[in-house]
Amino acid sequence: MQRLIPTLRRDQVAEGLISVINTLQICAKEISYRLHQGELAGVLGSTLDENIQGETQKKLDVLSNQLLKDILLENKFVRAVASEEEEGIVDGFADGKYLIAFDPLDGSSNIDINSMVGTIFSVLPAPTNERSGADMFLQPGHQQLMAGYVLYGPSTMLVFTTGKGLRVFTLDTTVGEFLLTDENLEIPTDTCEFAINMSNYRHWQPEMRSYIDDLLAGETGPRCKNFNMRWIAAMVADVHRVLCRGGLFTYPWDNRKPGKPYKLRLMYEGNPMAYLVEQAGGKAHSGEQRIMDIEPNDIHQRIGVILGSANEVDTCLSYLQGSQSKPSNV
Ligand code: AFP
Repeated sequence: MQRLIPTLRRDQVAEGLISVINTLQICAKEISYRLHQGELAGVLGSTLDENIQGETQKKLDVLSNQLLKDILLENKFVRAVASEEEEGIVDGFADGKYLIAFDPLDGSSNIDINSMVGTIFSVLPAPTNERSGADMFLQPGHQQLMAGYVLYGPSTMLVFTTGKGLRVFTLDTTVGEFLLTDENLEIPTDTCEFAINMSNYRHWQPEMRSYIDDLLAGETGPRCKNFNMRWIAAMVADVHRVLCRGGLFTYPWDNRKPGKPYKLRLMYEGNPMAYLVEQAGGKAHSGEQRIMDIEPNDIHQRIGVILGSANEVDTCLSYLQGSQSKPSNV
């Protein structure tokens, strides 16, 4: 099986991006090791601190963030990093070519129940103009040069794109190398599976409730087929399932927190996952527009997310956009 760096060279990926992904995979191995040690590593549980999002930080959130920040900022190609766990950006090399936005440990509320978590990353070009600080990161997702995630599950997998389809690597712990295990992951255009946190049902827009109602009505309803539901509560794991076997993943608008209708973050969840899903032949929409067309206004901006099998995303949007000519049998 092919190793990571030779594959990237074969794909004629820029040396700087190869250096960045090589740095990321070093972090991935360390985080994977700590996670698979679990309680034995003494890093489970929560700290007494909260992050910028007001969320209680898990010990591994802090450790993963520190690890990624430290090692990425030693890479001469890195101009700056932005992290879910950091209020502001952290500068790297003034002449660095890339900006890295990352969620160091997505789904961290799963850590203490030994469930799947992941690291999500997005690579943007460092601006050549005078822009500095967080403004450098405020680029639409279609500017991304590379995006991917590390999924820490029964095996540790590195999934990423540089715009030439999706490559999947699996960590061979016997040799400590990521080996190519899928040359080109593609999403089926139709699906019978959806992922949503159903406990928020009463807080959704009526159009989203109507879309979900029709999924639940199954073969006796307007969709004329039965649907299955999965919710791992770690975007990285739910999206990995969608990439592997199709599906629709959504975290839509809801009215639980007045003025704060969205949960998922654009820069280090929505954009990287949207890039991957589109490269795999799927669609990624906020409910209002294509995610990768959104002009960001803040590095921690939150958005709605509807992504996955292209035809199912279109059907969901047809409900939301009121043109819900109820599908006969899509
Ligand atoms: P945590 O990192 O705080 O566990 O949140 C994970 C996440 O941002 C995303 O990965 C999940 O899809 C989503 O939140 C789960 O949210 P709910 O817990 O509200 O279902």
